Parts: sequence; structure tokens; C-alpha cells
Amino acid sequence: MSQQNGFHVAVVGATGAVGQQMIQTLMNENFPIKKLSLLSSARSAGKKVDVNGQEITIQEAKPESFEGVDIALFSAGGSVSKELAPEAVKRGAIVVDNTSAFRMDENTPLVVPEVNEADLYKHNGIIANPNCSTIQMVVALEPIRRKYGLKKVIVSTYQAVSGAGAAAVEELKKQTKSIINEEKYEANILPVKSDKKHYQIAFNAIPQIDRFQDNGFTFEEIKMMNETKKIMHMPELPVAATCVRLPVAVGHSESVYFEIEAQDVSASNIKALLNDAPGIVLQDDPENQIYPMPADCVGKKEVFVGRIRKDLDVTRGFHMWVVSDNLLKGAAWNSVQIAERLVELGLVKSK
Ligand code: L14
Repeated sequence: MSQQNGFHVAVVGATGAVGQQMIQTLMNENFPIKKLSLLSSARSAGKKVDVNGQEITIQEAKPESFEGVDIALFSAGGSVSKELAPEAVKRGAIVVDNTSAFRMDENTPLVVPEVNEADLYKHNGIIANPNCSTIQMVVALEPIRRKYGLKKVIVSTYQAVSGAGAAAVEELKKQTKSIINEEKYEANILPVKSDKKHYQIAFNAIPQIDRFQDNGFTFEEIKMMNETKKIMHMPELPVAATCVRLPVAVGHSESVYFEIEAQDVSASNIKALLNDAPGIVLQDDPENQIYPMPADCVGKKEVFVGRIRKDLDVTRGFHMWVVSDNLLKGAAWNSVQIAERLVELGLVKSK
């Protein structure tokens, strides 16, 4: 840390599951930092965090906290972003926001560098980081869209509990232990902390992530549908999602069905394409039982793709299985990657 010609970076939501990964990722990437401000709600302010052997005290995030900040990474919930991201921008910072607050805002680019890096040029101070499930899916779909055209996408997700925060991971562990010991257990957090009912996640699968809309889809599903269209610049693309929570701590999995425009494309063509695509690791060898699994992707930055096969009835239909660390490419790494790209493209100046 403390590089003289680096940037003053702020992490907002520094104590959260994603905030912690943001700090770790900034360090792992050797991001050019001259000063690091760790900000949070009043509740966590005063806590001390060890960053590469240096103790940093967490400060309460206020408008004045952004004085002198060059780059601010937000992951403290939508209401914090709505209130404080504009304050950071007012003070000359560039904001990478990992909440849904600005994702669908027309004046805010929604960016996955492997897919739509050029949208960074259109920023007005805030760049939105997409939803975790969306990010890993579009990384896998974009090379296919570019080469063969995309006509339709249907996805089912198998999402890890860490997406709902560190407390949800604790709940999964406690429930699992209690159930194994034949003790009583509680469910207080999943599927949605603020919703009416809570269900066990241990030894279960819950087909609800976020609240329901009147159309029968959940907000998580709607986010995936809307964000995919925006990132890929395909407002007309039919996309349908079903999002399910599994008793997995880290790593989202997705079964993705897609139809392409081009004719006479084989599964091997798609495999070869994805094998050379940025940010993707192809793990596809059914004969040797090679396919991606969340347990193998924890702590890794890439999106893992396997089980690529042609549909047996629809000639232009294909299936694939897409897995990634939801806290890294799904959140912290994509945000830091955006910050890196902003620096490399000369879109952020050190004050
Ligand atoms: O939109 O609960 O960034 O797994 C990502 C995590 C929504 C909820 C987002 C979860 C959140 C999701």
C-alpha cells in the first residue's frame, strides 16, 4: 500500500462480506493506493481492520468522508449508495457501486469489463456493478453473442448463501450443526430477512431470492433479466430467470439454456470459442467427469463453464453450466476490475 503516485481509495461497507473481499482484492491486485479509507455505518465505526499488517480504523461514512477521495467502492446497501454516492461524486470521486441503486439508471453505465468496457466512457461519476448472478452469465454469453448472435436465454440459478451476507452463512452453519445433532434450530434470515416468513436453508432449496413482484418473478430474477439486456445492449432479447438458494456457502451455479442466430454450430464450436474467451475457464470433459463446481471456484476470479451441449430438439438451442465465486467476479473482483480499467483508460485522475 501507500504508493506515492497512487489513488486515494475508499471502501464503503468495509465490514460486510463483499467489503472484506474488496479490500483483499485491492491488496492482491496491488492496486495503486496512496491512501485507503474504510467506511461503514455508525454501528461498525471504530472497529480496527488489519490490512497487509497495517491497522486501519473504520470511520462512519458521511458526505465529508469523500473529501479528497479519487475512487470509492460502495457495497453497503442500496439506501447508503443512494444517499452517499452523489456526495462522493460532488467531491470529485469516481464511484463503483455494487448495489442495485443505479444499475438501471439511464445515465449510469452497468459494466462487466469482458462484455461492455466501452460503456465506461459514458460515465457521469457513477459506474454500477451488476448483480452477481448476471455477471457470471453475461461473461459466458457475450463471446457467443458476438460470434453467433443470441435469440433467447433461459436460466435457473443455484445460489450460495453468502450473497445474502455473512449472517446468512452463519445461519446455514448453525442450522446444519443443529439438524445433525437432532437439536432445535431457528430460521431468521433466509430467504429474505425483512419478508414475512423464514425457512431453513440447511438440507433445503428455496426458490425465492429477494421479494416477489406482482408478476410472479422475484426481484433477483427481474434484475438478471433487465441487467442482461442492458449490459449486452439487447433490449429486445428474451431472458427468463428462476433463482434458487442452495445450502452452499460461496459460489453461484447456473444452468443456462440459449438459442443462437447462426445455423450449423456444434457444441465443439462453442467450447472452442469459450476456451479462448477472456475471464473464462473451460472445464468440460464429461468422459473424465470434469465440470465446474462451486467448491472448486472459491477464491478464484474467473467464470467456469462446462456441460456445454446441443439441445436434442431445438437445432439452435444449447445448454451450459456456469459457476463463479459470487463474492469475487460476482462482486468485489468485478468492482476492482472496473477501477483498474478506469485507471488504465485514463478515466480517473489522482487529486
Ligand atoms: O443485487 O441474496 O447485488 O444472493 C446480490 C446478492 C441481490 C441479492 C445484488 C443474494 C444482490 C443477492
